[in-house]
Amino acid sequence: MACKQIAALVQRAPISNLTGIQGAVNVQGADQKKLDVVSNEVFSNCLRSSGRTGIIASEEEDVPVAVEESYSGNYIVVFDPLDGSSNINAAVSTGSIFGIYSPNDECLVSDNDLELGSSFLAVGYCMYSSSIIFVLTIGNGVYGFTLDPMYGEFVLTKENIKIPKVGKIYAFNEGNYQLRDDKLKKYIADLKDPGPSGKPYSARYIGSLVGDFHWTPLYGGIYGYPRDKNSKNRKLRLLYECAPMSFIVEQAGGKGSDGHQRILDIEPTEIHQCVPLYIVSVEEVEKLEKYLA
Ligand code: P6P
Repeated sequence: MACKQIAALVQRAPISNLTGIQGAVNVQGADQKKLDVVSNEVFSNCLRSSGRTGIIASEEEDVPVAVEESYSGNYIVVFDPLDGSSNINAAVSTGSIFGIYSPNDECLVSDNDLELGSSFLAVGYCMYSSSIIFVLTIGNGVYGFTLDPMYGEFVLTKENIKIPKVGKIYAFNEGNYQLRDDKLKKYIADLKDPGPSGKPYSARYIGSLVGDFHWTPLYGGIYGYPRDKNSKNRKLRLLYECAPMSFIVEQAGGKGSDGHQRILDIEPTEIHQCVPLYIVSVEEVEKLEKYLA
């Protein structure tokens, strides 16, 4: 429901004057876009009205928000309501990412309260692109749905997605190359080496996690957001970006790592903490881990 509403808002953004910034900054210090705020409201309201949600932790909220008593359930839902929103003005793919954690007594999301890998009940993302694609796992495989604009309903279009073990596509922001450590520079340089096959890896990058990620389960390859000299644990958030995407990838036979350990083995220490992310084809991620060892 929320993703359908956000899809409509994104597609009409230039018409309804919903491009551009809201004028506030979020807890990460990033300019909140108008659609960030609206999408956050849409997601939060849909979750509240479900009557099953106890706590929501959103990229757009400084701290976790308890759903008021009359509506509350006890599931914990983390989400990034509109990831990549800086691309809205250019009509480039954006997405919503969510993860539903199993209920617990206090229903709190606090230090060491979650073991990421064992608690997820359901994870999904919705990509707002040339098609509106909803990808979901409830812990037994990964399924893709496409929004049919004729009927306003999502229809199953990809059953039991399986990630290729290898792939010749990589998605890294090459602009940060000089900020990276030598081991990573060597890894990226070797991807560009045509080698005996005469064919180097192909680079793909649009600066929107869901859009940069979505092709990889289909074609195989690696998406990376490394740490760099400007920031130890640059940019992507563990709880509502890296962990949900890693859960999906593992369900489809892939791997999510911070370069040294499984993302889902990392115990969260705070809601908006960032970690490096290297994800998708097992053999590509393991090759990178060897470079970084
Ligand atoms: P950079 C969008 O703001 C985002 O959080 C992710 O969607 C995306 O992968 C990343 O930032 C892009 O960051 O530094 O490459 O522009």
